[in-house]
Amino acid sequence: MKKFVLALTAVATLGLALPASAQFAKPEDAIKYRKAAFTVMARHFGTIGGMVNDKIPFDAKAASVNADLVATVSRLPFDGFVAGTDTGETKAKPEVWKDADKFKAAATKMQDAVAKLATVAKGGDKAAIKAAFGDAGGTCKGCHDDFRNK
Ligand code: ASC
Repeated sequence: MKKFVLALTAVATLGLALPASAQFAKPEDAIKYRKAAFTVMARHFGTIGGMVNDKIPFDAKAASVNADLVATVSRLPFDGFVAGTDTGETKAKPEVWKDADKFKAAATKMQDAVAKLATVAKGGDKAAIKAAFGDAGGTCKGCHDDFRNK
């Protein structure tokens, strides 16, 4: 039993230390994963956009909840851009892998911007949220322009 627990611990530790590629059984699983994360982000980011652009009623608490969700989920999709996932059901450009440092920088910029949006949203000031939303949206667009096919 003790040996079994030790073995299990070793496997669990190894699992955490494995590269992201080992976290997906198949390349298409990684593609599905990152797209799912972006879909969730877009849904919650879009709700904030609806509020600050007067498409739906502004609700400070809801804006904050949605911004927190965006910030949390923003940490997920980039693990899905593993080697060998440049083909298949993806709009990712080859530059994601060719200009990996630039892609990483663009990802970090977005993550920082949505983290700031989440902080600003806690304050409940609609104009400030609108400004932070615009800044964050700009980082989404910048990355799409450089790294995503239309
Ligand atoms: C969104 C969304 C994006 C960004 C981007 C901003 O609401 O889903 O990908 O904003 O369109 O330009």
